Amino acid sequence: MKKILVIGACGQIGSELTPALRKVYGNDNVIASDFVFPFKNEALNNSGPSCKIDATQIKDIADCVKKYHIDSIFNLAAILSAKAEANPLMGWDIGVGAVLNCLEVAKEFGCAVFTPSSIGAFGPETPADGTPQDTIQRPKTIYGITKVTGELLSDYYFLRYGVDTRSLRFPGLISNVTLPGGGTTDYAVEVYYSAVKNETFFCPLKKGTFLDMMYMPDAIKASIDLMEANPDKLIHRNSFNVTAMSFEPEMLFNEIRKHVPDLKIEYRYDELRQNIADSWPNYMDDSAAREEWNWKPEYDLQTMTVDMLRTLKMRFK
Ligand code: AKB
Repeated sequence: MKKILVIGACGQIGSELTPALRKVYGNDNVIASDFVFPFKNEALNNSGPSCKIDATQIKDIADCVKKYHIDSIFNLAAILSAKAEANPLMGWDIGVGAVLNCLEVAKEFGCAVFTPSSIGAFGPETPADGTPQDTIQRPKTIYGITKVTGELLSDYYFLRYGVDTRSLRFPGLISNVTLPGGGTTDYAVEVYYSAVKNETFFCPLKKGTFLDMMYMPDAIKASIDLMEANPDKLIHRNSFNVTAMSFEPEMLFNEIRKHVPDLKIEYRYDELRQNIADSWPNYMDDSAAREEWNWKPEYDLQTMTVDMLRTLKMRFK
């Protein structure tokens, strides 16, 4: 049985990945940690062991790994793209500091490490349509720079020290549980909340801005499946392109209008987010993930929209 440590358990991915891991591996085998402790999320506090970890402090990670005999670390600590631009040093300290600390601890204690990368690891020189698995990566955001650095460090620790590192280049993640906060793709989550609350949504991106996206249940499944994948089949490790759909704002709004016909949208474009989005792929080629560990998303724009609206309507009724 695995003994797993989740760092950043209360964040957008962690608040759904942690319960999913507890369901698969047992509550007592998944230790939830975050910077703020005890967590505001009562369910996470109460459903299994939990502790405070500041991912920039290697001792916090090492102490927990020793105490619970951890063999796998899910390192989810990060500051998203737009927020990191407001404080690049903090973006670097958390984005790279956490990866390096996890890798060092993993080397010493023999752990596997999962760290999400992102479409943000690409830049304007990258082919935007059908972005290949292996291609030019010259991101222009601090977030992207931390993601490329994390990918390279993770490969380095695998090649040099045999640490079992694995990673996914996530697209924009859409969840009905926890709001992202500070990302470029956040609009695709926030519009669903505006739709069910009957509020006007101010769209920060221009019509025609295509980006890869994924519904959170697929992201959770991808993370667990990759960590369970047979290592002999993995040609790549850090990091796999994965996507479930690609759309631009009008496609998303029209899909929501099938269920909420009076959805009100105003375009109020945000220069920072638009520039970042313009530098990211329109859609990635994720055939390496499909071939090497059978990646296959379950949700598309239609099925995700039905599920998002159904869940949020129940919560806000
Ligand atoms: C962001 O927009 O910063 C993130 C991402 C795509 O990595 N959602």
